[in-house]
Amino acid sequence: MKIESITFHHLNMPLVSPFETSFGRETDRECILITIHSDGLIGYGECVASRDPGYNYETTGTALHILKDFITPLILGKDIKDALDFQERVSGIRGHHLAKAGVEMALWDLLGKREGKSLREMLGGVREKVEVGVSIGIQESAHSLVRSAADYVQQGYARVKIKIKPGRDIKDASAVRQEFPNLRLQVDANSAYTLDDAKILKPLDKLNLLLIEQPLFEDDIWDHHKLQEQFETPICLDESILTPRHARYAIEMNACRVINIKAGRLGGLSQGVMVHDLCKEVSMPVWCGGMLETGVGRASNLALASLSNFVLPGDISASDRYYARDITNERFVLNSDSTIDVPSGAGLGVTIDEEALREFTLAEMSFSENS
Ligand code: OSB
Ligand code: MG
Repeated sequence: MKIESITFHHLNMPLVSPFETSFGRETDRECILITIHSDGLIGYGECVASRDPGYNYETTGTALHILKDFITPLILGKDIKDALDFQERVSGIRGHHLAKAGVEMALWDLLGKREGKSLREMLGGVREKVEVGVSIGIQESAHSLVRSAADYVQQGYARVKIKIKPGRDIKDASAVRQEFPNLRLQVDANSAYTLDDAKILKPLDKLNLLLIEQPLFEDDIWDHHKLQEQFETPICLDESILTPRHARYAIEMNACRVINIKAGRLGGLSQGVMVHDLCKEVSMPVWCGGMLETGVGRASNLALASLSNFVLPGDISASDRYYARDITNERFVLNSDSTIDVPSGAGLGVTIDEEALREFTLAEMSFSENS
């Protein structure tokens, strides 16, 4: 596919409710929509970097810099065969996975549109709908958290994840567990603890949780091993797994029993599939994480989560959990069995609401072959 032009829309979208994690509180979400033109077709990709470097070191600012000044010159006017060809071309750029993954997504969308295949088919997905849950941010009190969880359970979500941080952990998780004794429940600390906090976290082990996500630092794969030894509940790694190599380290070190796969964090869907395959070989369950995506990234997550070893529900909620207005014409809705349908159209299977896109655009930059 000859890359004729690339456009970046720096977006800011209001969330329906603030989202608070151990690293901060967001009331709007920034991201970057990537549009690539090739041979009369248009491919879309979402770069899931956010305004602040809280989840990882990338931001919409660093991603725009890498996208414009380093990735664009490597692919503009070039004939890119597929995702792996793209990965090869950008392999000289260290890190910056969120930036790379956004472009890879747009290439998959183009590839699918050219071949008349859905992303699910191209990735080898085996399901037409995927089990999903909801990720609830830190609330004002344990009481308001329980109310929020009750609201989502009422809407049909059969799995709930709550965010925790020091001082807002055991009491919050216990309150939700007490109200919903049989709910599939899990917690996510986003790296807020150290190994010395194992004692503080230990009561979580009695709450029958599906998993404890990323309690320790991103670069602490070994300490996660030490923590997992002390816990019955599976430890799940998110931030620590940046490459298929890291997944292998975690498996070999028994640092976790579950891995959260995010194509963005791993640098692209192709890398997400590799981590999926590695985990499948050793019977380690995986699930699809989320980054509060727009309809574009949500379509991508649904396709990825349709692969066979995504056996735990994903952080892929319905569009209305995030945005009153989205940039896609398609909105994703929750089915009564806590699933969401995987798009079946060519590529990502979504179209852009140009008016909504204009409404949320902070800045727009275009690069084409002859300029
Ligand atoms: O750690 O899983 C995370 C959102 C932004 C950054 C990191 C995380 C999250 C979520 C939200 O938990 C998941 C979703 O998109 O619903
Ligand atoms: Mg997480």
